[in-house]
Amino acid sequence: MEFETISVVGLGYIGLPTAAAFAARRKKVIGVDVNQHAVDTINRGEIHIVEPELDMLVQAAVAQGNLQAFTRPQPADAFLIAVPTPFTDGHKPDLSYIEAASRAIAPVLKKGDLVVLESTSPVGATEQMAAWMAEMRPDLSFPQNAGEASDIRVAHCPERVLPGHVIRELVENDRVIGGMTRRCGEVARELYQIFVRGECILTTARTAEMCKLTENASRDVGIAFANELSLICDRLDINVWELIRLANRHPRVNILQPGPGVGGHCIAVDPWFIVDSAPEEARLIRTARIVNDSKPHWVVERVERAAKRFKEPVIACLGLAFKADIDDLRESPALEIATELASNYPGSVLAVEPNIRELPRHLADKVELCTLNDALLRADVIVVLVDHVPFKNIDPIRLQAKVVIDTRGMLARG
Ligand code: SAJ
Repeated sequence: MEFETISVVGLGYIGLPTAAAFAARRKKVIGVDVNQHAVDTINRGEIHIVEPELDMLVQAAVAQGNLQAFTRPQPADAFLIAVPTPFTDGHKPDLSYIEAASRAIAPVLKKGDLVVLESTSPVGATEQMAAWMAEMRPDLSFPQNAGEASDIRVAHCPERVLPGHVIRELVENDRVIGGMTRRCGEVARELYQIFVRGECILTTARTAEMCKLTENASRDVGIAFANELSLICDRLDINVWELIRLANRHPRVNILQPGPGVGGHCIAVDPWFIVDSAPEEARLIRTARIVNDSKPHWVVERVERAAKRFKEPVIACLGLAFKADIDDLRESPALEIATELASNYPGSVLAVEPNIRELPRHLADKVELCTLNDALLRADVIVVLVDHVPFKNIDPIRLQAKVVIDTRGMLARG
């Protein structure tokens, strides 16, 4: 199978690096996104998100004519769908972006094309995506009614890259490829082998869907254990960071790190897809979500207790992103904590977030975005919420007269 033109639908944190990776292998890549601003930015050779090394890759791809972005789908030999899969209020997966993307590409599909769903999805989503396309294109056959002989190949290949290390992990990580049929999987493997140096392992679409959810749920359960330990240690007056360091000296123990909660669009979301599919069985996975989701409120209570010492406390939140050295505020516990503090202490909350230039609209008139130096000069209470590199070199002398609540154990780890 020759893939001359590859289309990536959804040019966000996963789609754009993937598009750039194909373009770097001299494939003609058509990027598609409904966001006009993203499309215009990419076509200028620039990027609209923060991810190390991505800017250079996109600039080169656009300059060499290998990557072009559009707001509407164009014909291609392979389509990768990398759109968001959020959940609704009741923690139910929302597949509307996948539905919109698959219905949008359906009119440009031709016999022999491959469609790969990359978005993290509940079990059954790939079959559902194929059904949406089949509904739009009765003139073409799809795997669910034509099996190995289908006109269109459909597969699921979940992305597994770690934000902040996307460019390296995209190439090096193994990929799990779930074809709706064996042949669909084989064709999808040929596509990924264009730039993936890790192993591409074939399975069914349903197993691939569950595999991705399992990876993130496993991490969520591990972090919940660490977060629960941090609460227990606080009650028992034990330094949780030292405790974990010591326990991890055991050859078969590897405890993760507590924090202000779990954020990002992946780990805080994906386990709910498992809970939704098997609510009676997924007891531990649900509890882990509840433990991690309750941690930001616990942090707010700690800050409130500390602030009582001051008549008019000034509180500085160090970091708003969901983890270190990125600009992503999605599902960020740090942002949640800052928001709650801002409504409890109007006019007295500062935020230091070196990776963004302006605050999200809901915080703009409630919180003051300032420099680290400013925060260290003005605040009575310092709440470390993200372990961004610039925070690591804070001179302990500057913290002496302040109350420090360090949710990342960054200043206390020693
Ligand atoms: N966190 C802790 N303690 C830890 C590790 C993480 O509190 O010991 C917190 C982080 O601060 C952050 C959240 O968990 O708020 C998630 O961060 P992360 O670095 O663990 O993961 P993500 O969300 O950036 O990326 C994850 C990765 N999945 C796994 O490691 C199993 C990545 O490989 C996936 O591709 C990504 O989700 C995704 O897109 O699903």
